[in-house]
Amino acid sequence: MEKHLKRLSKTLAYVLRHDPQSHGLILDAEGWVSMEELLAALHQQHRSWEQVTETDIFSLMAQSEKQRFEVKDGKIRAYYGHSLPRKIEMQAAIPPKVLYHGTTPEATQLIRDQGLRPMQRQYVHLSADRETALMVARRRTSRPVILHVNALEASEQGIAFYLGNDMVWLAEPIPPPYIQFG
Ligand code: HQG
Repeated sequence: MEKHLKRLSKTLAYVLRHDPQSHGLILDAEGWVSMEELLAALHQQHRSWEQVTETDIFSLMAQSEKQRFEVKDGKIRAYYGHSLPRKIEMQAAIPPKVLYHGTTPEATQLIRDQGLRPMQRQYVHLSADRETALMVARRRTSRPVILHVNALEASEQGIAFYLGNDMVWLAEPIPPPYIQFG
């Protein structure tokens, strides 16, 4: 991806996941903000984004290896990753039998005792396949650990799961009995 689009993607992730207020924006309950307001805020607050257009946003979405943003009816939101204090309402869904979580050997020790926790984010993030989980883990370690989560069973026992994008699922904290450490 072109360098300036990569930078734009990082700015959008920051604004839409972590700090809309920094740009005078308020997300609705499902994390949406109007594209027009977002562009106006970028134009106003960043010299380098004075000229940024909706087309740039579509280009970065098309060129990205990950689906991070959703655009619908003139609005945009982040599919996942939120850390805002007010929890974004995601769409609840029944997960597949198994989901995956890619992590580090160090975190695995703690997850054995505590289960999967959302840490700095609003939800636990899970991957639809091993390959994606491996990519997630490699952000942090050269010794990736892939955990298997018995997602359907956890969901049947009352733990809520939500749709992120096609490859990323979100969930409430997952206790150790639903996790296979391999
Ligand atoms: C770990 C990226 C200690 C957890 C990725 C992870 C993903 C625990 C870290 C998305 C723990 C949190 C999310 C416990 C979990 N004790 N550590 N009890 N429970 N952890 O970044 O899943 O590029 O919040 O294993 O690709 O790594 O930003 O979550 O290592 O899709 O679009 O605590 O972010 O996408 O880290 O990644 P994160 P994640 P983007």
